[in-house]
Amino acid sequence: MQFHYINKPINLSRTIISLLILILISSCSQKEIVPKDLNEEVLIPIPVSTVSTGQSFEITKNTIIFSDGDFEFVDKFVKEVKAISGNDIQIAPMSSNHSSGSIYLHLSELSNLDDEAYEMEVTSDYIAINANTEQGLFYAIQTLRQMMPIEIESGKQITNPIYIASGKISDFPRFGYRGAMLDVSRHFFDVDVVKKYIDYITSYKMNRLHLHLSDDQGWRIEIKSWPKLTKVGGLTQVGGGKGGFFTQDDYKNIVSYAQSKFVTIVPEIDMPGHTNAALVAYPELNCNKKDPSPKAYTGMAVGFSTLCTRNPEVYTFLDDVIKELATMTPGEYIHIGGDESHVTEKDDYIYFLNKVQKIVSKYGKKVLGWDDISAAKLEPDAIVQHWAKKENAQKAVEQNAKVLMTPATKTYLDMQYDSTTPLGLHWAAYIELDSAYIWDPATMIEGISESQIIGIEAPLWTETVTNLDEIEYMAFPRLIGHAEIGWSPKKGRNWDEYKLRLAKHEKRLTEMGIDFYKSDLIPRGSIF
Ligand code: TNX
Repeated sequence: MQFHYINKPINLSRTIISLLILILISSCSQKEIVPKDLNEEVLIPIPVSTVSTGQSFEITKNTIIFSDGDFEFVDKFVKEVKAISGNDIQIAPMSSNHSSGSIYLHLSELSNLDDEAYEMEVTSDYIAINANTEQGLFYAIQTLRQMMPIEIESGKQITNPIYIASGKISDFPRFGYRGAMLDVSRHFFDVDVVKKYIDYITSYKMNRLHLHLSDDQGWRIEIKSWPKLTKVGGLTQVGGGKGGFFTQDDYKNIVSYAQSKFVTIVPEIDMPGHTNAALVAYPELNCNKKDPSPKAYTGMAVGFSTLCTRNPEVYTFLDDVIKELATMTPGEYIHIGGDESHVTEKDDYIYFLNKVQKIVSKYGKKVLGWDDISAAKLEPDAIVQHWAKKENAQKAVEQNAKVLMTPATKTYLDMQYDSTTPLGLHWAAYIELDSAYIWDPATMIEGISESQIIGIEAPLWTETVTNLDEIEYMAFPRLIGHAEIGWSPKKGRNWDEYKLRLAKHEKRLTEMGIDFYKSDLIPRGSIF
């Protein structure tokens, strides 16, 4: 007893220390919730709906991703998280054993979700993503990436914890066709550049890449039954460089890479004009009396070449080309060009288009063509790509065809931003960032409304564009505005809000290593 009393003061201080330790332990185990506002996140394209709950989810080394499937893009995301945070987060099959602090990727069968739609709920305890398709999950991950620190783009290590803003996102696209086009004919770009472009467009939820594979300056796709197309016609480009071409294996490689990112490749063989490279390789397909034996062309003019539309051999040739191309192309469209055939007589042009459309249908594909093709009788499921004359697009819808919107004055990425832009052309317009963004596909052409439009595409013609840096400079940031026009609802989209979002997003573009155009219209300074 005595002993007890003697020690009493010591016991008291021990009790106090123990209490302090207890308080400390309990405050540590009760996770501190860092406030974050989902509405402050810089998301492009802007989701259909976001509701912030003001808290956040922390991605830690204990985070597990429970997934309804084994998805390549999830593995890639996990690698990216590891690169920046050092956290080796685990992926596990979906199970009923929920563990606190996890991410759930559900392939659901929710009747309210479109194929490309997703829903995401972020709480301080979990992130739950629902989509009916793998593609929907892929888009959710693209959104989640934009909610991550920008270093996710470069893989640079960070020391701060990763907090994801809490709330609910519900998202789906406005249009099914959200595309970009790359002209690999005027200048050739190899498989790696094309893949990089696919990476870029898919970060913004685009799902089509149209490849302009042939033109006067170069034929870029190997056709085994007509080998000189690439062996002769592939070896030139604008300015006289060595050109190049995709072997069929290269092309298949691009197609499957694109598929892994839910992109459909839309291959274009431009005809009957824009065919000088093919005519150099096979002069028997030519019957232009003014230019009986065409030479390789390295200039930038258009509208001077034509296939000999009344020569039956031309259709044997095209049957072979389209057959080989259709076999390598899982996507539904073959693009037949059809633009600027200025040296083809009108009757011959129509005769030609009727025959070519039938060949495309015979190989199970749908016809896509520049709006000039509406001069002909269109196949029932043909799509017309509006670029120049609104009358052409109107003629197409009169024939019940649907329209792909690519007005040159708004979407052409080869147009200069202003008169000082070192690259590009300006025959359609100078297109600053505001002009590229302030338009709407459904109100652009009288008589053509939303239901007649399959979507939008941003073409990059490359007469003046020679490498990836230059591609980036002309495409960014206009391209991501087009991605938003294709995905996000028309209501609520406005330039004054978008330019502030873009101002913040520029940091991410820099981190992505993109050499983009820094427009004076975008506010920059400490708050951005
Ligand atoms: C028009 S748009 C073209 C292309 C050129 C482009 C340059 C279209 C269908 N034809 O052949 O490359 O202008 O801006």
